[in-house]
Amino acid sequence: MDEQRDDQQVRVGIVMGSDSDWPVMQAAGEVLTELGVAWEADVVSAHRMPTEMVAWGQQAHTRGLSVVIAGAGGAAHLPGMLASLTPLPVIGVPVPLKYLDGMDSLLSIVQMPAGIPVATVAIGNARNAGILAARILGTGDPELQQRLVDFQGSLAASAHAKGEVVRQ
Ligand code: RP5
Repeated sequence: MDEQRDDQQVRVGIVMGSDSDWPVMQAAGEVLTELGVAWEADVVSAHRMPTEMVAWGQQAHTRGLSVVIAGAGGAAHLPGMLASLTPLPVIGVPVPLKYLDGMDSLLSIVQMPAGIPVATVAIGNARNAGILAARILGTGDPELQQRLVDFQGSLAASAHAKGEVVRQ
């Protein structure tokens, strides 16, 4: 599993239920790197290592993390359990598995009881989770926020370029 741990304070913790989630979850790390945000990634299974999950969730904010991105598939309890353990914002990524097209993952993550929010992105869309984490951090970091403005500008330019192709 790729990780970025450099001189910068790691602000985003990416966690997932299994190594098998990494092909989906790595997109979160990639976009955070594009945006200049330091991150770490770990496997913390809610079902196979519950004690470690509790420790990870309780310590995340004391270790200096500011945002958690949690991905899991199937009976995807990791994002919600971490949200119950940490005061940090938790972004949930429903990982699609072989059966049910990720609907099981989505519903497991999104249907949280009142008081314990998980900001859930679309099935398999870890890139959006990374961008949302950067936006949260950007509210207190003007330089990062400017990079996000530039990033959004590049999206518009790319959409216009596609429009030109369609009009030809
Ligand atoms: C979930 O079970 C994990 O998040 C993963 O999406 C799924 C399957 O895990 P493996 O059997 O591939 O380890 O807890």
